Amino acid sequence: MATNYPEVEEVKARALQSFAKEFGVAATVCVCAPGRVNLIGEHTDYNEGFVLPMALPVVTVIAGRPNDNTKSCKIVSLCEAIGTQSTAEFDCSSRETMKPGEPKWANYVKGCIANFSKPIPGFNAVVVSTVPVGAGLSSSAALEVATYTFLECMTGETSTRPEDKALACQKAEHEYAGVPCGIMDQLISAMGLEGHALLLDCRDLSAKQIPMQHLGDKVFLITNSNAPHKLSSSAYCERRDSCHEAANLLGKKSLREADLQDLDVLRSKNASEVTVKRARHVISEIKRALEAAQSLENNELERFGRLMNESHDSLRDDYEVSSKELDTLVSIARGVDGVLGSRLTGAGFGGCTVTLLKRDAVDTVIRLVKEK
Ligand code: NG1
Repeated sequence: MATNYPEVEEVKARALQSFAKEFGVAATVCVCAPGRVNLIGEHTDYNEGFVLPMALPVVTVIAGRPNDNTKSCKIVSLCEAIGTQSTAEFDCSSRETMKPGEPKWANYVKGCIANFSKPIPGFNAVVVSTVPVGAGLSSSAALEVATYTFLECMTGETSTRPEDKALACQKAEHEYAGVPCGIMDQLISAMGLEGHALLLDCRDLSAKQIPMQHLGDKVFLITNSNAPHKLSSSAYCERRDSCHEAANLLGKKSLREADLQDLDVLRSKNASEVTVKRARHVISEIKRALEAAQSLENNELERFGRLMNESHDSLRDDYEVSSKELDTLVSIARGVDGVLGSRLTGAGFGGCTVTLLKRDAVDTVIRLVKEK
């Protein structure tokens, strides 16, 4: 299906062209899935909380067709974001023949094939992506959802609910990339709509599209620190474990069910101050995400900006996932007239910031970031 974004259509055209050049025939399937920016609700997805991401017109496109061989796949990745070309060839007939290995990007593809609802024929494909890798904009989920959609189109199996598709892709990431991520990235990549943010309840996977046409003279600016975030690093897992420990101590299924008074209960149960801080971030961030969604719906953008600022401060001080680069970008942005709020986005430890600001303040922020 065509999008309203010429830059996306251009990536599709390039993928189709590259496929024809590489394989000497025309592709019969061409699909795309978006990267995303999370506006607020950080490190809440694996605590069954709320998140408020928005899909972006940076995308992963897969063009391809079944081949004559029932078992083998040949996939060429032209990842412009990191400027490399690489090819993966493997037998796709069973999990045994699709063990994770090199190249690493192909593990996401293998994981999706392994978790697809039915066996698939061998195929050839080209992958082109404009989602920056390691920037916290969900390049991995875009590849997973694009792969799953490609398999659906190739097999005619298009009845999967977006929630189930997202769960299959998340499982692929857990099993094949070893990243114990939450469900946000795959859900927004599967459900994102142009011109909308998506309020997701990560407990029951229900979703509400929030139109953003009323932003008027305000825009979201994404700034890449270019310091790659290292997700499989132990820091993400440690945070996740602390949250589960806090929920266990409280006798609750997840921190979604906790409130700020529970922090005293945690102290009375001898939880470490670090665990209390982690829980404070998650409990307050879940509330902020809900409040932010409401303020976006009501066009209360000053309030939305304040919540973004509070979110960053909590991620920096209580969750301790910010970095010097991210704090610097946020403080430069916040110092500019016309900026309503600025925060790190994604897991942290590098990656991007997102800023809500008046359109006419964008140039000043970009100039100051370059200068400083
Ligand atoms: P990023 O860093 O944007 O890929 C990660 C997790 C999300 C979520 C956020 C923090 C992966 C692939 N995704 O996102 O599920 O937990 O951190 O809100 O690990």
